[in-house]
Amino acid sequence: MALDVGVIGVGMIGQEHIRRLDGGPGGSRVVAVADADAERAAAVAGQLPVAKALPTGEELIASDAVDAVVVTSWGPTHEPYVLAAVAAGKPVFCEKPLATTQESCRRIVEAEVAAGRRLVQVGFNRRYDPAHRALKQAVDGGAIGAPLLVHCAHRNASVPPHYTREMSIADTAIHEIDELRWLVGQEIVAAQVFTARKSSRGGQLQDPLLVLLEMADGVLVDVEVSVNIHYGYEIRCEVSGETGTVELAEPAPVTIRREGTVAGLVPADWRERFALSYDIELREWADTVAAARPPQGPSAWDGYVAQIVSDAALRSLSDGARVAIELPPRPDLYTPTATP
Ligand code: ISE
Repeated sequence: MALDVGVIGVGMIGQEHIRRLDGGPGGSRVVAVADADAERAAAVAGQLPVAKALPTGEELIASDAVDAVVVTSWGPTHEPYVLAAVAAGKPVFCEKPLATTQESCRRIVEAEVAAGRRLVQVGFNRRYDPAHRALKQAVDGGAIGAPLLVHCAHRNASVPPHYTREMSIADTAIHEIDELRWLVGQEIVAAQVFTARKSSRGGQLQDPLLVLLEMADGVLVDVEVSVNIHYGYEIRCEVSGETGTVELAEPAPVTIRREGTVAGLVPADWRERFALSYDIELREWADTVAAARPPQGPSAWDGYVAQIVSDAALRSLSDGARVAIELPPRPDLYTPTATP
């Protein structure tokens, strides 16, 4: 069945998602775009077969031509767009973070609960990465016995000039926050952030960081966050269990042995490393909402919980203390079903 999508925010990630959704395998096409930069919106629409540039995100959401909405605008604008889509009864895929404060996320959860059905999906793409899915399958299938410890590393070669100290947690480590809840199937009950000797390449940033997360069943997680690692983009995760360990394999398709060295290519950035996960994520979302089924991926509740944990870690980043986390009761709308 065809799905006519409107995209709000046509910067880098917006354009990547448009490429995936326009003429996609599920019969989706992009029929409208909007952006704070009207010229950019017009330029993007001009390259698409049927898309119109609309003056505002609100008009795009209200348009009869639009069946479903993708929000890839700047984080602080997510809340009003997602709330408007929920009010219009339209499915909405919102890039992470769902919103930039806990209160905004809570308002989105409340609006969706009041609407009585799931409309929102959050772009935590790790859950769609084949390697991460294989990792979860091994853990869930008992390949290593009960998980006890998890070691993660989230490394960016560099970050753009607008990247702030807080973004190491709220924009970068937030991926691990969601991934670990999904991977271990437990909530995070405490967070503590340790600051290492500062990289000379990081300017004013506190880089790197070590984030310790405690899961409800006692599993302990350490996450290295390095955002100026220079050599490339790398995501590591190793789970240590009672009878073995399982870890993400190297993403390089080949290993080259020459002149006394063994080498494999490291992806340059997240677009390259996670291209396939974005393909799968958008395809599954479009197929599901085109079939008039509720989205099955990360929910508004997942976006809200990730924000609560991120805020706790940010508090620890400022004073170094361990911050205990208590979640509000989960509304019935978000009781887990058989999700990917
Ligand atoms: C970016 O927004 C992402 O989502 C990437 O996956 C992450 O590695 C990067 O640090 C973020 O800025």
